[in-house]
Amino acid sequence: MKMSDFRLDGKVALVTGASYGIGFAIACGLAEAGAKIVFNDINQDLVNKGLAAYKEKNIPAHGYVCDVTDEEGVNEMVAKIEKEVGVIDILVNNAGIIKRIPMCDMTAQQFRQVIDIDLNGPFIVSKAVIPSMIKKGHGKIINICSMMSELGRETVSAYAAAKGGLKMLTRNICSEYGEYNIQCNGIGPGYIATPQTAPLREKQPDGSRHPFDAFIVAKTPAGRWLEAEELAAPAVFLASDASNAVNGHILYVDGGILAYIGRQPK
Ligand code: NAP
Ligand code: GCO
Repeated sequence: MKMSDFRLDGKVALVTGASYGIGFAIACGLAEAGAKIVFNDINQDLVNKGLAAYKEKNIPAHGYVCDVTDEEGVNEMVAKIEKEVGVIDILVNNAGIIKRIPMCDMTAQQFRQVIDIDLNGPFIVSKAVIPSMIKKGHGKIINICSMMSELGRETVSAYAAAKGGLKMLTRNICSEYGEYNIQCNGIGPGYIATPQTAPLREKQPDGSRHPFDAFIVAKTPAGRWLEAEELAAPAVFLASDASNAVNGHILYVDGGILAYIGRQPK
């Protein structure tokens, strides 16, 4: 083993939806390991916000406006990246949304929108980058899965269906393209303190913890919410040659949630 196997020097990494939050933290980790960072987001304001945040960290990132559900737009963006930055060596499918609505109150349109962004999006972006990865002789795809790739809970039926599907898309990309030296793995974050989960951590009017906040702290052996930055090193591992023999795996970075039956009643 060489520590240099963990380096990403000269590699081009596309992280979707990476203006802030988990995508941003992962992109910063990949940059620290030597990768050139490319990201997209859904509108120009978010891309500008991302560009400013990368600049503040001295990371020369390239930002594009692109909706991951728009197949034509994604293909155009990938062609532009190949011309302006280089062939994509590492793809992180991070862009995603959640809708917390009880299933029987959810419209089919709302359900479809979550599936479209969280599952069809990674399919569309992956198929746009795989042909050049095959030509180049290697590629790394990392899909950002979830606790909901394994567990259900009230109000997140569409999200759980999408993230469960994303776990299986991960295994299928591994099965179908492993022979071309492409590794496709997932990261399953636990509960991470980002704007996406802010409503679950809001203080109650009397100043006490949100009941869901207290629930997650009790359900996590680590006893806390995790930080987005804690996903960066696992992402560097899965993006690097150090993980060349790891394929179709979901690496849960969850502070132990999936291992734990839950706190016993006192
Ligand atoms: P987030 O708000 O989900 O960040 C995702 C980014 O993707 C946002 O910038 C978002 O833009 C963008 N986006 C949404 N739809 C898009 C589209 N169609 N095309 C391109 N970009 C789009 O926050 P996050 O918490 O950092 O989550 C990142 C990923 O991790 C998601 O896939 C999420 O499901 C997953 N995840 C999060 C947690 C957690 O605890 N936070 C845990 C496990 C997994 P907008 O701001 O306009 O929505
Ligand atoms: C929720 C949360 C989760 C997390 C994450 C867990 O409402 O339960 O938003 O789904 O964001 O995906 O891994």
